[in-house]
Amino acid sequence: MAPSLLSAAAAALLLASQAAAHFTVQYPPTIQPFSDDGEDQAPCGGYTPDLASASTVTEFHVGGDSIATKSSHSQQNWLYRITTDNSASSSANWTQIGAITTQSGAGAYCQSKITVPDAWVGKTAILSIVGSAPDGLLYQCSAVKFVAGTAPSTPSQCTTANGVESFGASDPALSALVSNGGGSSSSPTPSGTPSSSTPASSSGTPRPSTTPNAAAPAAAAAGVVGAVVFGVAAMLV
Ligand SMILES: [Cu+2]
Repeated sequence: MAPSLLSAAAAALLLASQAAAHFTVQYPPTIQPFSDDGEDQAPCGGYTPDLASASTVTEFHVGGDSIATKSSHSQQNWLYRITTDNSASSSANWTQIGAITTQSGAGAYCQSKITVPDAWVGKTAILSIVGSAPDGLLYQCSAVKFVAGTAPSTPSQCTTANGVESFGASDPALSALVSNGGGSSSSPTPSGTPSSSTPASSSGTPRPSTTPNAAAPAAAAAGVVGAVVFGVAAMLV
């Protein structure tokens, strides 16, 4: 009896520890300490940010830099967005950076080649990292200053756990949080597995008669034969 009670208690503890910390940000450091209870509150997970008083402002290279997270969910989607709005107010104009991606597998995940338009160089901004998880949208914020060039090295916090994979995703709940969302073609491909965004990008352009349909060439050939037969018959008349 005692052992089963013990294991039940252990299981409950395990569940509790898994429920805690939907996701945390490993890099760049967040503006305020992590609050599990507040993480579902936009825009930063339970607080109003203030760039002016942020104690840590991390340089972020527009030519490619890292965003590292650690998730307890077995699957979720990621959106990274930036604004110069000092308090990330509800009217803030958010710009998406990188592509919306699915992380499959729990644990550490890092994209090391996130790029930002050159026009942002010199600006201090809020980087908001939004996770679309089975338990809803979750938010964290970091303060960054955009600098030119590519990050000279990858921060030690930028790791991806064994078994974690990523691929391009479409997530309307996340796209609705940015003004330039919805499959911008300038988004870089995530550094993980080749993404499924290739078919999506080709869907915009209507493909004329070159559809890879096995029946089409045969039908065309039959048409040519028919026309030739008809032509010969016409000449004979
Ligand atoms: Cu969660």
